[in-house]
Amino acid sequence: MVEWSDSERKTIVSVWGQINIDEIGPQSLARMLIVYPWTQRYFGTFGNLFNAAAILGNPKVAEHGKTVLGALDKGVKNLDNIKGTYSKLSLLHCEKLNVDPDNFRLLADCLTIVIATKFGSAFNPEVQATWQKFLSVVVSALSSRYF
Ligand code: HNI
Repeated sequence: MVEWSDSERKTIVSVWGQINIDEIGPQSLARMLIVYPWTQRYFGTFGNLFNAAAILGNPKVAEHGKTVLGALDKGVKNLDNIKGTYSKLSLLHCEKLNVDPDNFRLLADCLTIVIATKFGSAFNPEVQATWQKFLSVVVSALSSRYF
């Protein structure tokens, strides 16, 4: 069971409150697909992922980026039961989508980089530490039904 201090809870809610899902979601997913091109293999139905420009301009990538980031809202609102919150989603990625769970961390890292770029100096080391703790717990929850 993960423990959250009051200050960590505040930081997570504050960072999340400043994130525009429609902007940060597409940018994070696109970044993962560009930086780690092997992750493209799961998105065969998304059409043109030929190069960075194609990925950044692909409407299916943008739409799915919003879906993925939108799913983090549940985690922020259920900090004391993140594992349970993502249990079904974990099973879906494992059994149906066959996504290698190592990829969860890659997407989480891309999201952190996108946020850091956007927030600038406000995303100081302390904020980053708390934010990454939150994402690590989500990543671990998403991996929890892989056996
Ligand atoms: Ni993921 C579908 C959430 C990481 C590949 N994914 C979803 C859906 C949600 C979601 C929500 C929609 C489910 C549904 O239709 O019921 N995915 C998340 C979250 C993370 C994540 C919260 C990590 C933070 N997914 C990843 C990663 C990959 C991935 C890292 C592959 C590299 N996801 C998929 C694919 C689908 C998907 C593929 C189905 C897409 C489609 O529409 O065909």
